[in-house]
Amino acid sequence: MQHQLAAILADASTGAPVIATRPEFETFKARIVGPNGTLTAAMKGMATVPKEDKPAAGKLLNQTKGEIEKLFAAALARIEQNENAARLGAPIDPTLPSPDDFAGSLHPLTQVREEIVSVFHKLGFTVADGPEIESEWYCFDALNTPANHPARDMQDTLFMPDATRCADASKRGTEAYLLRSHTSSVQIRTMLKQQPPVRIIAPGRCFRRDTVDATHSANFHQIEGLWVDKHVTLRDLKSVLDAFVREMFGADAKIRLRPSFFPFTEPSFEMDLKSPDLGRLSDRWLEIMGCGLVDPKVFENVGYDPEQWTGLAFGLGLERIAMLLHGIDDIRHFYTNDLRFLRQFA
Ligand code: FA5
Repeated sequence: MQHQLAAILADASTGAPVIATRPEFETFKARIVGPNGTLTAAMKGMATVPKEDKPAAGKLLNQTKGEIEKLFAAALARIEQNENAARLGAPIDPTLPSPDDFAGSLHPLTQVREEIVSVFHKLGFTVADGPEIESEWYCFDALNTPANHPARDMQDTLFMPDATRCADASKRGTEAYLLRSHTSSVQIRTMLKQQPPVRIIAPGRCFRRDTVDATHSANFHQIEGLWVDKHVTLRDLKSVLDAFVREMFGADAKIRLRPSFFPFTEPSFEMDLKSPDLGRLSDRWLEIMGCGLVDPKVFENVGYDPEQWTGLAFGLGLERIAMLLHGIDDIRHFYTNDLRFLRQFA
C-alpha cells in the first residue's frame, strides 16, 4: 500500500504541473480519482489490508488524497488564469484609467435633491428621515386626517398585506401598514422625538396608486419641510418659500399662495411659481407644492402645547422641480435608466 500510494503521488506530482487545458485536466483527474482511477483502486484495496495495519494505511491514504487534491486545485487555478489571460489579450493593470470615457454621475433626481437640501441648509433646516413603510397612524391619523378622507382610500394608497400589522402591541391587529403616500409622516416622527424648536426637511420616496402618465408615477419623491417655534407666521412661510424659489429658479422668480386644503395645515395653500428663467414655461404660474401653517390638532397629537407653539409645513414633489429645472416633459424618463437620458446630467 505504501509503495502504491507513493507511486500515485509521484505520478500526480509530475503530471499536474504540465496540464495545459481543461480537457487534459479532466482526463488526468479521471486517471487518478475516476471510477477506474489509481487512487480509487488504492482505496478499494483498503479492504484487504490486515486489521492491525489499517489505521496507518488509512492515515497515509488520507494524506495522499489531500496532497493530490492540492495538486488538482493548483492545476485548475493555473488553467483558469491562462484562460482569462487569453480572453483579455493582456494582463489587467488596475491602475490604468478606464477605457470607458463615461465616469458615471449622480442621478438627476439625486442632483436636484442635493441642490434643494443645500438651499434649505442655508435657511437653517436639517435633514430628517422616516420609514417608507409607515403605519396609518403616522401617515394619516396623527396628521389630523380622518378615516374617511380620500387620501386613505385604497385608490391612491398602497396597503401592506394583512400580515404586516402595527408593531405597537397596543394597536396590533387594528392598524394597517402602508407604503407612505407622502413624507408628511416624518413631521410626526420628528415631533415625537424632539421638543421644539424644530426646523427640518425630509426628502424621501413616496408611493401612490396613481395611474402612471407623463406627470404621475406610482413611485415618486417628495421633500417635506417643518418649522416649529414661537410666533411662526404666514410671513415666515412666504419668506422661506420665496428664498427657496429664488435660489432654485433665479432671482426674478415669484411665488403665489392659493388657498387650498390639507387636514394637517390651517390655513393651507398650493404654492405656484413663475420665473422668467423657465423658457417656454416662463409666462405661466406653475404649481409646485402644498403648504400651510401647522394645524393645532397636529400639535396636540404629538404632545406639543398648541397655545405655545406655532409652525409652518410644506411638501414639494422632487420630480416636478427637476422636470421644471431641466425642461423634462415626461416623469418616466427618471426611472428607465436610459443612458442617453442620464448622460445629459453627467
Ligand atoms: C401632499 O402630499 C402633502 N403632504 C403636502 C403638504 C405637506 C401640504 C405639508 C401641506 C403641508 P400633494 O398630494 O399635493 O400633497 O403632493 C405634493 C406634491 O407631490 C405634488 O405637488 C406633486 O409634485 C407630488 N406628487 C403627488 N403625487 C405624485 C405622483 N403620483 N407622481 C409624482 N409626483 C407626485
